[in-house]
Amino acid sequence: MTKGVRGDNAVLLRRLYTSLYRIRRVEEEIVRIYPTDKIKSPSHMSLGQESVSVGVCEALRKTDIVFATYRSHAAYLAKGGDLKRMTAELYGKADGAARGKAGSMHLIDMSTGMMGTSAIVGTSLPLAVGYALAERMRGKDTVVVVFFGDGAQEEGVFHESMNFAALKKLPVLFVLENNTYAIHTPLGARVPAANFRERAATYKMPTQLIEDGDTLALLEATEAAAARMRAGGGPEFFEVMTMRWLEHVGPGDDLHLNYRTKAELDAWKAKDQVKLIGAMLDDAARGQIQREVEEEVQAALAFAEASPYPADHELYEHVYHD
Ligand SMILES: Cc1ncc(C[n+]2csc(CCOP(=O)(O)OP(=O)(O)O)c2C)c(N)n1
Ligand SMILES: [Mg+2]
Repeated sequence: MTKGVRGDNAVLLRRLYTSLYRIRRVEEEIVRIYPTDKIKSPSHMSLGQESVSVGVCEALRKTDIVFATYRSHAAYLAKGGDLKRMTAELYGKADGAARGKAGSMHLIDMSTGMMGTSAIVGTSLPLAVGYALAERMRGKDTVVVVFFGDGAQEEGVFHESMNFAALKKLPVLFVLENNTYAIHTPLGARVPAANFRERAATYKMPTQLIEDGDTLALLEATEAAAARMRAGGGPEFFEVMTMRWLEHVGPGDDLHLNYRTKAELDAWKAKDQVKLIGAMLDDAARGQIQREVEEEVQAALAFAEASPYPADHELYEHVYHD
């Protein structure tokens, strides 16, 4: 844990732990329920990676904008996305964030600046850049964050997006969630050199490496970057080292596939940010947060259960923009 950044600020720590623990518990429940087939959507878990979204989003304003990937639950919840509408969406129900049509991979809550997630690798990058340009043209000082995986840097649009954002000095924070795997393929089998920050630097944007998904380091780095971007400083690039604990998609472990080792995974679990931040609180504060989160999570699941499925005619609605 770096620097103990405002580590004595109990209010901040409670906020961070609430956000981290809430995402953790929601996903643990998704993992538990998934095999019953009540959850209709393929779901990519963020378990182990929660801190990337939380550290960044806690430094943002509600009016700031986030785009993310199909591994979307953490970013959606960290940015303030409605939990009940998320659970209902995963259940394919009419009260879902996209009325049950989109599922886990396409979560959206425009009321809180969660502008959408996408199943197609790399596609959130140009959307974020375009949105930042639009906000600039509207005269706003909105910061736009785009989360993407290490697989997205293999898409050409990664470079196009960074180039255009840098050229126009757009306030886009590029956040690479580097868990070192794209499905089952490690970085070493995909790139001659995993020099992502060097690539970003060729577009003349400042870059930072955040090790261990460090929540507090991310919070501090994002606050500083957001201030620079609002002042017209142009895009910035974070590479955050992290690790997903479960299989690429779905609720299971995948060690039997042998593309990564138990030792590697155990090393990441030993530096779990949810536990680390929780340990900075006293037992009473941590216990209270856990009880409140539990109540909220169970209420959200009950909401999803009780919500009706969409009516048949909805199949043809909201398909095209009228
Ligand atoms: C353009 C495109 N190519 C391939 C896929 C299939 N695909 C889905 S996820 C994925 C791996 C992406 O890995 P990464 O960007 O590192 O994200 P992570 O799953 O590790 O969070 C691939 C290749 C896709 N969805 N879109
Ligand atoms: Mg990856």
